[in-house]
Amino acid sequence: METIRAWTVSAMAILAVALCPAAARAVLGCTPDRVVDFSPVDPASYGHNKMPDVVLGFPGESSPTTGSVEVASLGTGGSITLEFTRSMIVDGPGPDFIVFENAFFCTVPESAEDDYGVFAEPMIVEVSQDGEVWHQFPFDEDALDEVGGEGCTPRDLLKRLVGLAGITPTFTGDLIVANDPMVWDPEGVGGVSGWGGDAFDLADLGLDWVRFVRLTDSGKIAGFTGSTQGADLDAVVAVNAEELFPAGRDSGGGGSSGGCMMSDAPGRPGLAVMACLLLPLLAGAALKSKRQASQGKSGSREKSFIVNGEIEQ
Ligand SMILES: [Ca+2]
Ligand SMILES: [Ca+2]
Repeated sequence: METIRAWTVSAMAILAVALCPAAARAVLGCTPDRVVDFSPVDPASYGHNKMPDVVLGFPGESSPTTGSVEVASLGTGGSITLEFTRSMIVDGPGPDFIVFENAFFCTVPESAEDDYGVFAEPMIVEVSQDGEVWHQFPFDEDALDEVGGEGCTPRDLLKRLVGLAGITPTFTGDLIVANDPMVWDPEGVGGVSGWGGDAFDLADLGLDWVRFVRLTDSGKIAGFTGSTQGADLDAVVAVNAEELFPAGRDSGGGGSSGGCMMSDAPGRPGLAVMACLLLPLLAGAALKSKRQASQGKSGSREKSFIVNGEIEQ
């Protein structure tokens, strides 16, 4: 049995390499590599025991009406800074990266005309090339002033909060597709595309590339108080990324590869792209099964996923 499992893992890995187009393989450089700074504010403590891995991979599992629990709570006014060390986010077509907080629908709209609310905890988003000079995505401060309480933020206010993260529901959907909050996606859940999240375009700031993303809770108490107080970061995923030269980046030149996931496949991903993303996960599950068998463990609810190109348990 062990031999069969080992063969299965190897076969899946070979299949993944054989089937994956370059754009899909580049997924390995599409999440941050490290946390540069984590400055939560008391009493937030949720997820801190899982730092930094909990914020470095892809979004955790969730549904349209339940947020991911694979998050770290920032607390009111808390912040976190993430760095891409092996790749950089580049200004490609459309949005270039997506921030996943664990916002969820209080009620899921069935049409663009339906009213709805989102349990949203806004974050201010800044980016940097060197970790010293920061550029903040603009947002409507008057709209942010209207956020507050433990209830749900209504649709009309949500649309005025564009430019902040933690606004759009995030859930385990098809794959990562940058959602436009102003456009109803008939194929998405509640009109939201892909896994949801809040997408940002470097072109809005006139930047060609960045390596750092800083997220700061807005300072408004807009959700539960206590250990999960403040915005809760799930993941940051680049849509357009470029691998760095092995020696690191010191000029305007880029490395290999282009889009992270969707830039070469606008709209819904093709089967090859889906296979690329699923095969490593299946290989990870098989590897996990093999490890559990060898360790005499079973029934663990721990999740296998790809973090920075490596299968994590
Ligand atoms: Ca762009
Ligand atoms: Ca929270």
